[in-house]
Amino acid sequence: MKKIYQDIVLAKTENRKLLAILLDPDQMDYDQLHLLKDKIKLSPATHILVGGSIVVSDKVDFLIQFLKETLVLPIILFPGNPSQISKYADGILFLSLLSGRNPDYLIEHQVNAVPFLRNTALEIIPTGYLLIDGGRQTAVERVSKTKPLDRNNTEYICHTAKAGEFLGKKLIYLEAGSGAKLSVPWEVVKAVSNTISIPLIVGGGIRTQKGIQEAYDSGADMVVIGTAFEQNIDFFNND
Ligand code: 1GP
Repeated sequence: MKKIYQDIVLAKTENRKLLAILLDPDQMDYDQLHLLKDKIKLSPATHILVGGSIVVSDKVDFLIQFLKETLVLPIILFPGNPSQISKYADGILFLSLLSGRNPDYLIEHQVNAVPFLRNTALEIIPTGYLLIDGGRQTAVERVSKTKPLDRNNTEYICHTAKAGEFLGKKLIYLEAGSGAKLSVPWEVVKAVSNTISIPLIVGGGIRTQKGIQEAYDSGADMVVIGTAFEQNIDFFNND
């Protein structure tokens, strides 16, 4: 029970860094799933996240079932809204967009997700989600209709992350947005990591191995890679 979260906490304690590959069901080439699975197996990924700000594909269940059959990694939902919930995953980042002031993404979607979640065995991981300005408007900003936090206002970002911890969130996710021009500044990652005591996820705009390492060195416990792997399936083999 609560195995995914316990493992994340244990990894933090042991300073064992985690890597999640984000798969967006709308961006997948479903004819190439076996190749994708092979590449994931060859990668250093420790977790798979499935989701996106807008997912219109009806293949979420199919994709997750395929991944479950062929991979041993935990599959965690990263949903933009309740329609993306699949009972076949292992867990769900139960996100609350703490950087924004849109009640739909603070509580409304979460309430609407309950009827689905009650009929699943998904491990629910309360996650404070902070969108940080990544140099261009991203899908999260468009869909959630919220402004990202000023990337230079480290103090306010730290206060927001700490408020998430005080509210009982189990993880903080610092997000520059998928395909961001700029990742979350390393000083911000460092400052947040020093402010909170719960595990820290960092993603958005990280496209190089060096970037992944810098995020770890700054205090990220888990790094999320979406676009870089989506655009180059050999990203982890030859960067
Ligand atoms: C998006 O943080 C993830 O939610 C990953 O971002 O697609 O830019 O890697 P990228």
